Amino acid sequence: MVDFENILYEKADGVATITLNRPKALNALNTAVMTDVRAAMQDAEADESIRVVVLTGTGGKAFCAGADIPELQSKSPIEARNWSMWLQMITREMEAMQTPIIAKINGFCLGGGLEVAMACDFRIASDKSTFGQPEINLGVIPGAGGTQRLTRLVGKTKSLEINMLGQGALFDAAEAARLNLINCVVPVDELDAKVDEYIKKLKGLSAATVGIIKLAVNKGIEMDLDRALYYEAECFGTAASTEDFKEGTSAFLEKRKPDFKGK
Ligand code: DAK
Repeated sequence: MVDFENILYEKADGVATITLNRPKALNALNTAVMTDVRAAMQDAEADESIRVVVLTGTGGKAFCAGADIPELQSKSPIEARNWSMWLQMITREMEAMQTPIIAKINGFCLGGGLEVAMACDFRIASDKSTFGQPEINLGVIPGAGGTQRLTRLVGKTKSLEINMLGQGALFDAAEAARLNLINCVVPVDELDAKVDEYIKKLKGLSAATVGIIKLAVNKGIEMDLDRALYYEAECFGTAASTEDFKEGTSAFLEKRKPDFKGK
């Protein structure tokens, strides 16, 4: 097990849990935190026993209140651009991982925190969560995909409102669910159980095919439809060449539960 200074990292029963651990700063993301998050993601991806990554925040008040404002303020223009590109690279790596990532959102999910959550595959939130891109109130803009992924997820009209009005357009988890920004909202004391439900479902599937679907969606969304459909056909071919495809189809025909191996 790897030890980190700025996150808690646990692996158990096929699940790697990464917990942002700066409760005094509402888990704000600085370089040290994101360096640890990246290393933990890489460790989880390299570990074949890990079927799901859960990303969450400690302290009960925030998933993450955004980029660390003191660090943000200290950047020169070139440093800010480079920092933005580095954070974007990490979110791209998360989207390219075969392992599914669930953001377990338990409180403020703002700015860079929402940007990182949007790079996850599932977002499950408690009803005590608040969402938004308040960067504009600091005279800056989202730098880790907030103007781009949010638009892809909720559409241009709402993305412009959320990004341009900042603090004036924060919204709750029920609204986030209505906007399709999150998968579901549950009372805070049911959050763990709901995340466990998703984990259980994912663990019952082929890890190989789950990873192929993740790439088909994440890569395909950036292509025009003809290319995307061709890419889907290629992904289909890859899925059809797995042992799990043989197992899944055989299990159906033999009227039994499949025993997927992720191969
Ligand atoms: N950074 C650092 N510290 C933060 C923080 C943040 N984002 N948010 C909160 N804190 C700290 C507070 O300063 C306070 O510290 P102390 O004063 O106790 O030392 C502590 O957390 C508790 O916060 P509050 O006392 O303010 O708690 P409240 O319940 O009253 O308010 C709040 C909670 C979440 C509404 C409020 O803290 C707040 O508005 N926070 C700032 C939210 C925000 O503006 N977030 C966006 C940050 S900018 C880029 C990449 C990404 C981005 C930009 C560029 N590139 C790489 C270039 C993204 C930018 C952002 O995310």
